[in-house]
Amino acid sequence: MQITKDQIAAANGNLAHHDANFNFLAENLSRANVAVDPLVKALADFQVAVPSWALGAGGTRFGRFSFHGEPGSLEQKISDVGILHALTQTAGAISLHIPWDTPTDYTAVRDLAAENGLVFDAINSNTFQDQPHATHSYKHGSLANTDEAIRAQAVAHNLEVVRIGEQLGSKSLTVWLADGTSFPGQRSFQRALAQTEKSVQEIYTGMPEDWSLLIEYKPYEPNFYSTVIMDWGTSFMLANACGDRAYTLVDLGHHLPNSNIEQVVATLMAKGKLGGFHFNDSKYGDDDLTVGSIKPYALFLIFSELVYGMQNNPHNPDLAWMIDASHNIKDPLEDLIQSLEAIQEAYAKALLVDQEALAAAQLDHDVVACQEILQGAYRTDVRPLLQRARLSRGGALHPLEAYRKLKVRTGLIQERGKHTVATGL
Ligand code: AFD
Ligand code: MN
Ligand code: MN
Repeated sequence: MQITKDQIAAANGNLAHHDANFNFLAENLSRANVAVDPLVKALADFQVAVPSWALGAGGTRFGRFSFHGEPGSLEQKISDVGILHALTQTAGAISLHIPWDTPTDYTAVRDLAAENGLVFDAINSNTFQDQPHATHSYKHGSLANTDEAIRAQAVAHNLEVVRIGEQLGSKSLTVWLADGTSFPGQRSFQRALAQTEKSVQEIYTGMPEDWSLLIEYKPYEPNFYSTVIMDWGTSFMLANACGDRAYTLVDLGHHLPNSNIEQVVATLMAKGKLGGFHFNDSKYGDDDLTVGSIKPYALFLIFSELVYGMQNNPHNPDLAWMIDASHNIKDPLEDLIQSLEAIQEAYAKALLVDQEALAAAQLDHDVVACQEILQGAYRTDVRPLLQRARLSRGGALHPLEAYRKLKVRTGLIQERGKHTVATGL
């Protein structure tokens, strides 16, 4: 199913109300010497990768409630991201997970992605599940396994994922390592870390010169007492042990409650080692909920550090922006439309922070002024900027409204039937 620009224009209807809102905001911002055109361009250029595993309903260890019309193949996942991109104009990439998404026809997959205006972002390996016909099990770990043969199998899988990504145009590999323990004394922390370091170094050495390695961290789950790559510091240490093209990947759901993620972001960018982001929201754990649905101010504070870093840390690479969420209750595509809007909104508000005035207020220890500067930006209704950025690329004025007006989910069910396929996480 494809949505045409004419269908979107028809769904947009009359733009007079939008124009009035946009001009009112532009007038207000011009009084603060803020030009809107660069903001609209920055938003129009800001592209987020959609994870292939988020296009179907997710699940928990207690069950999965499917959603009709879900994609049952890589091709259908690509076309779903194409729908998101047509509506939002900010979902210009897809991130695959191997072996769930191993292509059969690479040419057809590349052509379909191009047809939908999509590129292949970071590609994800999977050594947290056993695969059919695999020689060894990962039950007791993969890259950190005590058995060298099992570590070698896990390294070989990661390099196989790189080879698949090379055929699709990806340029980075994301490693999320589930290895860890569920009981005290189960394993040696030091030996597990040393083995992990050696394994990621082998992966790094086996990657092409123009690839990056993104090392993700997580404090717990699926293991409940310890995870080998438990926090940003461990990831940072492993990235440094690999080399210049290895970085830390920050997943917003991978922090213990009340962690200061914006400080983690600032620290990694200062050291040029923040490689990418997995956006989601959470209340307690790695809940993988809709971005911005619970802590939108926290998301804004993170983006405020990201924007500062993008403007002041030239040694930090361009960031791989990606959503990493799982949808158990909402229509996955509606959830992703909300997530994309929340990311753009936080980015737009962060661009409004007067960094010079903030720096001056900090030097004066004027804490009240610091808060006013941050919250002044946060309280600005930037939606007209997002709308204009989408319209400038032929996107929807209101993507969620258009998605419903065009009855996309109904069309997908008619096309794919009510069957649903358990895919991914
Ligand atoms: C799970 C992990 C991690 C990883 C993702 C895809 O917690 O976030 O990036 O699966 O492998 O969400
Ligand atoms: Mn993640
Ligand atoms: Mn996660």
